[in-house]
Amino acid sequence: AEVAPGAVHAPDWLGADRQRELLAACREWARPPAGLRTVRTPGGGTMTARQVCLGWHWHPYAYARTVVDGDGTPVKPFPAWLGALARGAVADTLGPAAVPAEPYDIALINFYDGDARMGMHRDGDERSDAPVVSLSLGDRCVFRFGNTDARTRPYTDVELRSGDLFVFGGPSRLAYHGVPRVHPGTAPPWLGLTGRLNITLRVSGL
Ligand code: MD3
Ligand code: FE
Repeated sequence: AEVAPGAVHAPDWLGADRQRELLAACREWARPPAGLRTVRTPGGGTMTARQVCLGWHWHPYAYARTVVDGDGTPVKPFPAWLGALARGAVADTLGPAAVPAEPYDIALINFYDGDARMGMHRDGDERSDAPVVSLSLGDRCVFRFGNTDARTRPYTDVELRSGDLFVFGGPSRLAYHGVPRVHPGTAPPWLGLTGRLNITLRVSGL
């Protein structure tokens, strides 16, 4: 379903086996060094979703090759199979012509427990306009997709569930978006995950 120009939601795109594989990989990536961390914002706040990065380390509001705001270690590599997954996701939703020439080289993995949220923001730290690929695992959430001008209305609320794919390309690449709430206890029982996990795949252009 196209939620806005360039923003396509593909429910249940990942089958059960691929969800379990991706979760197992995320659990490995979450281990130290360069594992799961709490992100501190310049204003002195903390993000409620904790994060792991692959390929490039995101910290508000730039990319680095080491965990500059954490344990200082080199960021874990971005595996080739995640790049293949990202290109397949773009081809399936926006069509083969929308697959970027540059390689996907960043994964940002956000872990949400029961009361984690993500405020309305734009993703502007990549130097590429390649589509962002988002994969959800675990609890259902309300994903709020806004507009390119302000973090306020108009916006569209979409429920994201385990296995869902969302691709943000074209004019939607710079739209405001956020996660106003997660629904605890709604993960599929066969997955074995408490909470929600979101993996975004990106092109750094760096
Ligand atoms: C629209 N993550 O990592 S996924 C983020 O569920 C982020 O963790 C949320 O916002 C999450 O930056 C929302 C959907 C998403 C991700 C990246 C986008 C929507 C996007 C980039 C550009 C436009
Ligand atoms: Fe974002």
